[in-house]
Amino acid sequence: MKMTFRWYGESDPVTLQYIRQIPGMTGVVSAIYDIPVGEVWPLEKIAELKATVNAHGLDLDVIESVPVHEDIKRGLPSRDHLIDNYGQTLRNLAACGIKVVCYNFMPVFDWTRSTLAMELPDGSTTLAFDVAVIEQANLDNGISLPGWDVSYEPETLKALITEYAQVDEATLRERLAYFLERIIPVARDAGIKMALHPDDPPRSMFGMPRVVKNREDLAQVMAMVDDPANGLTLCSGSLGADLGNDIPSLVREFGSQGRIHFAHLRNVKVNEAGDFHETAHRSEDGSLDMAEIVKAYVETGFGGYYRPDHGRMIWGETGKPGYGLYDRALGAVYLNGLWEGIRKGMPTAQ
Ligand SMILES: [Mn+2]
Repeated sequence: MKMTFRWYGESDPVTLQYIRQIPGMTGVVSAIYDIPVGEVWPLEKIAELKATVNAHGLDLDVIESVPVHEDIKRGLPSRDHLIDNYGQTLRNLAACGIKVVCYNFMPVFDWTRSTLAMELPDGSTTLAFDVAVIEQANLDNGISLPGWDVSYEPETLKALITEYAQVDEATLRERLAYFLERIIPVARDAGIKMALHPDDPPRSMFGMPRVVKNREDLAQVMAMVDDPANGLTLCSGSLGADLGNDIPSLVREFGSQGRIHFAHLRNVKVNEAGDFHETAHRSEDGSLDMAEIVKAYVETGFGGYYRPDHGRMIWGETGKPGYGLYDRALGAVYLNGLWEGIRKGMPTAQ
C-alpha cells in the first residue's frame, strides 16, 4: 500500500517539501481547483499539476476529487452532457498516469460540521458535529453552515434543499446508478479506478436523502455495476460517525472483493446521540480501534492508496480546518507504526 497526503495545490500553506519530509510519504492526492464543476479538466493542467508534484519527489496517482455536478444528482436532462464531460476528464487523467479517482454523491454539501474549531481540553481545536445544532438549522430560520457560507446564495440554497427533500433514497440511488452505468465503462477502458467516498456524516440532514452511509448502501452501490473499476474510498471517520458501522468488517468485506481503492484513516469520538468530534488518530483518543482497522487492511492484502485524514489544529498552526500539517503528519507516523507492527507480526501477510 502507498501512503499519501491531501494537498490543496499551490495555495495550500502546507508545501510539497514539508509533505515529502513526513516519513513514509510516497505521494499526494490533489485536484484541479480552478475549473468549474462539470467542465472537462484540460490535459495540460493535469500534466502541469503532475509535473509539479513529481518535481518534489512525490507521486500523483490519486485525484481527490472530481466533483459530480449537482444536475447529475438532481437527475436533470443536462446530466448526459455533464456525464460525457466527466468521462472525458477521466480519459485526460488516465493519459497523465492517474490511477484512482475519488468522488462522492452527496446532495449539496459534501461534508457537514456544526463547528470547525471545537476546543479540546489540551487546547487543540477540531471539527465537530452536534446533532441538536444541525437540527435547529432549517429552511425557516435559515441554514448557515461553517465552511459553506459563501458557496450558495440563501435563496438558491433554500430552493435546492426544498427540491431534494422531495427526493427519496430510491430515486437518488437510481440517479447514482445512471451515472455509474455510463461512467464505469469509460473508467475501466481508461484504466481508472473510481472510488466513491461515503457520506460525511452518514445521516440524512435537512430532509435530504443519503445513499452511501452504511454496509447495505455500499453493497448496493457495488452491485449497480459489478466491476472492479466501481470501487470505494473507505473513510473510517465518515462511516465511523455511525456507531452501527463496523469498520474492520467493512474493510474485510469490500477489501476481499478488491473494491477498496483508497483508504481514509482517521478517528472520531462519537456518542449514542450521533454527536461527534474528530480526534487524534490514536485508538485511545476516539471511538474507533485503528489497530483493528489496519489489521483488516493487512489481512486482506490491501495494496492500494491510503492517507491520514483530517487532523486537529495543534502547536499554534493556522490554516484550512482539518488539513493542517502537524496533526496529520503525526497521524501518518502513527499509521506507519501500526502497519509495520501488524505486518511483522504476521509473516504470511503482505
Ligand atoms: Mn474521508
